[in-house]
Amino acid sequence: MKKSIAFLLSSVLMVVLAACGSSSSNGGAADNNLTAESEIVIEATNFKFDQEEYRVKKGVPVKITFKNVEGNHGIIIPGLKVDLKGKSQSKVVVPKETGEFEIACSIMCGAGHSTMISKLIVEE
Ligand SMILES: [Cu+2]
Repeated sequence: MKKSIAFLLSSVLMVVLAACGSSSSNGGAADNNLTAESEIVIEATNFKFDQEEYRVKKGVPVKITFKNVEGNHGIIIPGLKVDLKGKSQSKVVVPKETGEFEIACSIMCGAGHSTMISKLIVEE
């Protein structure tokens, strides 16, 4: 019984990792040669991000900075091809569509991992 659960979990993890791998290629939504006109900072602790929502403007280059304040975490925002981790890392993106994008922890950090979800809201 225990073995099959472990197998199931590892297959789920493989699928998640595969999805992350394919979303990290640059598909036009992100470009690191851009000059940011605004910035948001997302700070991670055990086990949450410092805000439930982060707001940015559509079409405005925004520098997304991720910081590990406590523990070891990462962020993925699949909708914007953002994948940051480490002590402090940032990326400039230009959100092309309005809407809500999920920010999730990308590192299996412990018991509270699955609750580490915030929203990036792109406004007109
Ligand atoms: Cu995590």
